[in-house]
Amino acid sequence: MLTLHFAPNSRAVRTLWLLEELGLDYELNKMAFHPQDLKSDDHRARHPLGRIPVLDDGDVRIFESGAIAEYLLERHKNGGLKPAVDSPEYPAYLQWFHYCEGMVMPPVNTIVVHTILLPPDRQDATVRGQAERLLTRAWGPVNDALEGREYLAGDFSAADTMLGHASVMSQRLGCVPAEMEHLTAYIERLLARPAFQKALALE
Ligand SMILES: N[C@@H](CCC(=O)N[C@@H](CS)C(=O)NCC(=O)O)C(=O)O
Repeated sequence: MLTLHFAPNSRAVRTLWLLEELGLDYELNKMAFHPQDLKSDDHRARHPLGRIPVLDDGDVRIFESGAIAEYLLERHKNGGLKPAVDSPEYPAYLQWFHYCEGMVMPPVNTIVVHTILLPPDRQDATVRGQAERLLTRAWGPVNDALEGREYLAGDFSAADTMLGHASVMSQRLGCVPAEMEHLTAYIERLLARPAFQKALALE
């Protein structure tokens, strides 16, 4: 049995979304996005830094949302959500899958730290402003790539659960300008997917 260790408003939503898209059975260990749960001894035993998502699959325990996605596709792929290695879409799949944690999430983290996590007297508006500009710039190439395309790499794929979820988070943070029309339409398309709606309903 698969068990997803989860908290709302976090990267764990992208894992939940992928599980739903794949139609896999799973149990959810829903925690609060709060140190009381995430930094508890129980959860630190699952992830040394007390982070989410973490997936258990029988004797296997794995963390890092991208690694979990690859693991689910390879071991439980249920017919796809990834272009074939020799398909023309495969390089774009890899690129956008990794662009998520590599380019987009670092400024998202900084913004969240300087708006929500730190007490107001320790928040730095300059640092936050720099991160907001960096994040908005990071979406430019994605907006361009989505011109004339429904999804990032051909059919809907796990790259969309990774970067698509990050695009929704970024829009909530005000870093997806309406002028990025291809990206804005893409976000609306993703939000209409029943599997994503189910994952977001747990937020
Ligand atoms: N690169 C990791 C990042 C994991 C991560 O930082 N998760 C955040 C939630 S979005 C977390 O657990 N934060 C709790 C904390 O920082 O205490 C991944 O993709 O899984």
